[in-house]
Amino acid sequence: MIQGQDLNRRDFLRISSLFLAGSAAMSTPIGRTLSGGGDALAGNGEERIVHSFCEHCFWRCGIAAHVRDGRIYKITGSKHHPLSNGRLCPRGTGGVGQIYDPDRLAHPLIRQKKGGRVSYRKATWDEAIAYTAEKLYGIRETYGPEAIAMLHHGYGYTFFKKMFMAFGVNKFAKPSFDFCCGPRHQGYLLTYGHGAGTPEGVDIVNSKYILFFGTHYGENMHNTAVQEIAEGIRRGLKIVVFDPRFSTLAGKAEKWLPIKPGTDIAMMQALMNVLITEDLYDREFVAGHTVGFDELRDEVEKMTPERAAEITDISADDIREVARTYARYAPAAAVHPGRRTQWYGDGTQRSRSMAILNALVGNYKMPGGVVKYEKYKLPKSETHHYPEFEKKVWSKYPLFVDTKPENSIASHEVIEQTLDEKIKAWLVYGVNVPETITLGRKIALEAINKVDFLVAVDTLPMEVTGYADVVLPECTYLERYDDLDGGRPYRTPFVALRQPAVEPMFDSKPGNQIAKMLAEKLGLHGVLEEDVETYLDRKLKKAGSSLAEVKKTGVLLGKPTDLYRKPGEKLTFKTPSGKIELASSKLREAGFDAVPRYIRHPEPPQGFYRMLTGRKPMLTFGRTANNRFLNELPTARENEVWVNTHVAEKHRLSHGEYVHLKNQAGVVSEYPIKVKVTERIRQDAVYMVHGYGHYFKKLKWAYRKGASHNELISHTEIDKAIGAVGFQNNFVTFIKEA
Ligand SMILES: Nc1nc2c(c(=O)[nH]1)N[C@H]1C(S)=C(S)[C@@H](COP(=O)(O)OP(=O)(O)OC[C@H]3O[C@@H](n4cnc5c(=O)[nH]c(N)nc54)[C@H](O)[C@@H]3O)O[C@H]1N2
Ligand SMILES: Nc1nc2c(c(=O)[nH]1)N[C@H]1C(S)=C(S)[C@@H](COP(=O)(O)OP(=O)(O)OC[C@H]3O[C@@H](n4cnc5c(=O)[nH]c(N)nc54)[C@H](O)[C@@H]3O)O[C@H]1N2
Ligand code: SF4
Ligand SMILES: [Mo]
Repeated sequence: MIQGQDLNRRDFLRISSLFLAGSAAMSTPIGRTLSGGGDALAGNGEERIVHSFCEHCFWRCGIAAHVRDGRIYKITGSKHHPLSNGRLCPRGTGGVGQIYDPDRLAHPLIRQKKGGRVSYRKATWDEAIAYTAEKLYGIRETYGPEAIAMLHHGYGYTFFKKMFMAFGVNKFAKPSFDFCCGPRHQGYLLTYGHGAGTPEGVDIVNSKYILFFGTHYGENMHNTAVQEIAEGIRRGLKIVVFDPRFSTLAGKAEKWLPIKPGTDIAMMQALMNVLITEDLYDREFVAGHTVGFDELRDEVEKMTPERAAEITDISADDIREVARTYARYAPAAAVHPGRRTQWYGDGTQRSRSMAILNALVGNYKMPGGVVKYEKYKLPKSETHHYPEFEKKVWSKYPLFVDTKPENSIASHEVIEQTLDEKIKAWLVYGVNVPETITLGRKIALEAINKVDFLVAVDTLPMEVTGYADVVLPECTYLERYDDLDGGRPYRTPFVALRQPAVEPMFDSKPGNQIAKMLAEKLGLHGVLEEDVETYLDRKLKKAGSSLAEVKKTGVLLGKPTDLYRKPGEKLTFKTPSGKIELASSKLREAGFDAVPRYIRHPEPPQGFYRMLTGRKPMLTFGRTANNRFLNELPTARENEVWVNTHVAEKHRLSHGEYVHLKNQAGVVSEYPIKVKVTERIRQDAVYMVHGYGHYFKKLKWAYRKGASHNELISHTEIDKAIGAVGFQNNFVTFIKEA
């Protein structure tokens, strides 16, 4: 049981160690070499390299897995993959710690009640699949397909999506939308008619001046972007970082501006104000390619640098200087869209402000400005038409506007609909619900307690698995095929292959097989019938290659994107007006401000500090928290709370001591956190990295290391346009250890 939680119905169960890898390893050969094929080697000392892609975050860089004697001993960056260029971020090299994690889930598990005692029992795959299918079928028959939802994150989900589409289920949600990059995606769509991109469409290497609002590369380790920034700086790129905290990136910047948290829109309005009043914007571009300029001008007219200085704590001189320098370097200057953009519930408007600052200086498709990458054009090869599937957006938010079936509702709405008893079953693929559905742990657990049936597909005994009715152990990304990574635009368009370097260990299975077994049991015909190799080969043959060919390098490369605008080129945008919308017609129609407006956010109560969060180079929350290979360094083992020197004095805190944090609603962190006393953060905020403070003992490495950020969220602000959830209006104070 979790302290302080009354979970009568769905008690948090301790999975017996007998069902985890540590003991299974005794009886199961570790990392058997793949059988078949000319390169299968078993125990004869020969080596091979398998090219695939990483799953330690969502950038999906190309990897080279080095295998010797049937074991992966090293992972390096693929030379062939355009997102790696032969290099990886520290997390990418750490896959060895994931596949050989002794705490891995080794067998399917079913929750059972015997003589009043609830526990997990080891099940065969047949039993676990039959039970899951029976439950899902029953729930669909009784309540309809809308009573089933899939929460997903990570690249193996696509097969489960197909399985559900054939089953008529169309409620799919990913926390990486409403708790992460939804606002910038929709903000860019509303402004430019296309998203901001992953990798983001900024020509970093050729840029002379880039503004970053919070985006903290160097801690956020997106491999290619970090490489591009380093290369850009080598070529003379200057950067400005607006961040309440002196981030790693601030250390590389020409200017660090410790902005008051929550005031970015005011800052960006002031920058626009200077560009417009001093006539520094690109008049010709704005006249030819944008709509809504007058409305924008009227809105930002009031935000003089002097007024913004009062709001943001950045001097009017600095604001003017940044705006002028930005205009001077334009069009080889840009504002980076960042990634996690749901901060205060006004993320769509904040992201739109960034998009507008780019548009004003006419940097679209210009060297060093905003660029639009192209996708590899993979011919369609789908044979199945999903007769049961009705494409539908379930979200109640008017501008949720995602047309992709895999994102039809915000993940927090799945929680709400579960609490309202509209949703009765969840399939959770790679989402650690108690720690990532950021409505606070309490609400996530209430929903977990309410849902009738929960099946978790995971690799590790993460918190979410302790509440599941069925746990299906997926093998790691190093032991399986997934669908092709072919949908993403980049400088060099590519299709990448995920392929197994070794066979699945223990009794774990790839997602593609699990979904196939479920589809069979559910009697779904014509979907997931071929084996995965046939499926991939068929897709790749359509593209003029083959699985055998692509297995060699792990990628198919397309013709480099023609990045830059030709003189006189006609630009078209998929917005209602066909132009860049400085004033958004869709926002106006839906009853929102057409141009971004600054809204004041609440101030910390006396003695409390705004709780900010971010990333660490060696950790991607649940994906790597238990990874011994990555977290060996003492600095990576736990998170710290950054406290300004003056604040530390006021609360008599010393560097290195452990405290508990208490938020404005009285929630106290279950575990203590180490204090980092530093000048590198403003006095009104503290900072802690998300992804620590795991409470499941079976995560032997991660258990009790640092404090959970999620646990301290008691207040959220919904972005009413798109349903993203801001959680930076939470404030904490310190409780010293007795
Ligand atoms: N190593 C590593 N890399 C990762 C991840 C990881 O876990 N580990 N996770 C990946 C994921 S999922 C994401 S979404 C991205 C997130 O990475 P980013 O999008 O770069 O960062 P955020 O988490 O949004 O922002 C954190 C920074 O914003 C600053 N900040 C906080 N409030 C404000 C404010 O009001 N104004 C301004 N200007 N700055 C503010 C914080 O001090 C901090 O430096 O990172 C990705 N990359
Ligand atoms: N409090 C708080 N909440 C946040 C954030 C925050 O900063 N603070 N950040 C938000 C952001 S930006 C994001 S993107 C989301 C991320 O949210 P999640 O994606 O839920 O994050 P993780 O904790 O990485 O959970 C990943 C889960 O996937 C499992 N997993 C890893 N590899 C595999 C695999 O190969 N197969 C399967 N089936 N499972 C696998 C892990 O064991 C873990 O249970 O969280 C959001 N929530
Ligand atoms: S940025 Fe790092 S963790 Fe993310 S995919 Fe690339 S190598 Fe893996
Ligand atoms: Mo994210």
